Amino acid sequence: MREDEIEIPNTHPRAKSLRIREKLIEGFRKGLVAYAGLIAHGRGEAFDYILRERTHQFAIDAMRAAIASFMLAKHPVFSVNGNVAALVSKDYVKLAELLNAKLEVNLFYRTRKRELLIRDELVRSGAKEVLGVDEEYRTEIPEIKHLRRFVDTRGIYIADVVFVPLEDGDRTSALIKLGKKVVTIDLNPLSRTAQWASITIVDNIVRAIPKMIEIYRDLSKKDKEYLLDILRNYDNARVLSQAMITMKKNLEELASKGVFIEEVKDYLGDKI
Ligand code: PTJ
Repeated sequence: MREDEIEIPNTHPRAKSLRIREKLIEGFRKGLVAYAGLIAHGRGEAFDYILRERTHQFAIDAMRAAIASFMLAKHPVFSVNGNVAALVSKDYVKLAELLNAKLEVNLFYRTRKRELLIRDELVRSGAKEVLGVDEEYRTEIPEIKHLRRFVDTRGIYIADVVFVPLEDGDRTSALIKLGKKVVTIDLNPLSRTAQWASITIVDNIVRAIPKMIEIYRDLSKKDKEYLLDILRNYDNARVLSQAMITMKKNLEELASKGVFIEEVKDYLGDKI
C-alpha cells in the first residue's frame, strides 16, 4: 500500500469517484500520468459532478456514431496518453482489438521514459502491437507545434479515423484540418477538443469504454447500410448542445433546492 493511500469504504457516498481518483494517483506514481494529467482529471471530475456521474443518451448517440465510424474505417487508430493508460488500459486495448484498430502512444508531455512505461502497461493489458515508440517509424505532422507532432508512419500518420480521448485542442484541430475524422471523449463540452472533434462523447472515459464494447457487440451484427445510416443521422453540434442543456437543467434543478444532499438536509433539519 502507498504511504498516502487511503482505504475507501464501500459505504462512502463518493466511493466510486474516489476509487477512480486513486487509480489515477497510482498511474502517476508509476510514472504513466503527467503532472498536468492530475489537473485534467480534476477538471473532468467537476464536469462529471454536474452530469450527476451518469452516461446520458447524447453520449450513447455519440458512442454509436464512433463505433460505426471505426467499423467503416480503413485505418482506425486509438491514441493513448497517460490518463487513458492509467484509467482504462485493459478495456481500451480490448476495444481496439475488436475494432481492428492500431494502438499508438502519443503524448503531450512527451518523455522517452513515459512512452516506454505506457507501452509496457498496454502490453500487460493484452496489446499485441503498440505504435508510437519506435524511432524508425517516427515522422512529424508540421501542422502541430508541440511534441504531439511526432506520429507513427504506420499509425496516426495514415489513419482515416483517430480516437483521441482526453486530448488537447491543438492536435484535434490539426488532425481535422488534415482531413481525418476525430473521435474524442471529453467531459467538458466547452473544450476546444470537444468543439473541434467530428464525434464528441461527453462522458467519463471510465464509463464510456465498457459501454462502447457493449455497443460494438450490438453493431457488429448489423450491415454496412445500417452503420452508414447512423452516421448520416449524426450531428455533433446537436450532441454538444444536449450535453450543455443537460448540465444547465441539472444545475437549475439542484439550485432550486439549495441544499440537495439528503444527509446534509437531515443534519440541518429545520435550520434550512
Ligand atoms: O499524457 P499526456 O502527456 O499526453 O497528457 C495528457 C493530458 C490529459 C494532461 C493532456 O492531454 C492535457 O493537458 O489535456 P487537457 O487539455 O487538460 O484536456 C483533457 C480533457 O479531458 C479536459 O477537458 C477534461 O475535462 C477531460 N477529462 C479529464 N478526465 C476525464 C475527462 N474526460 C472524460 N473522462 C475523464 N475521466
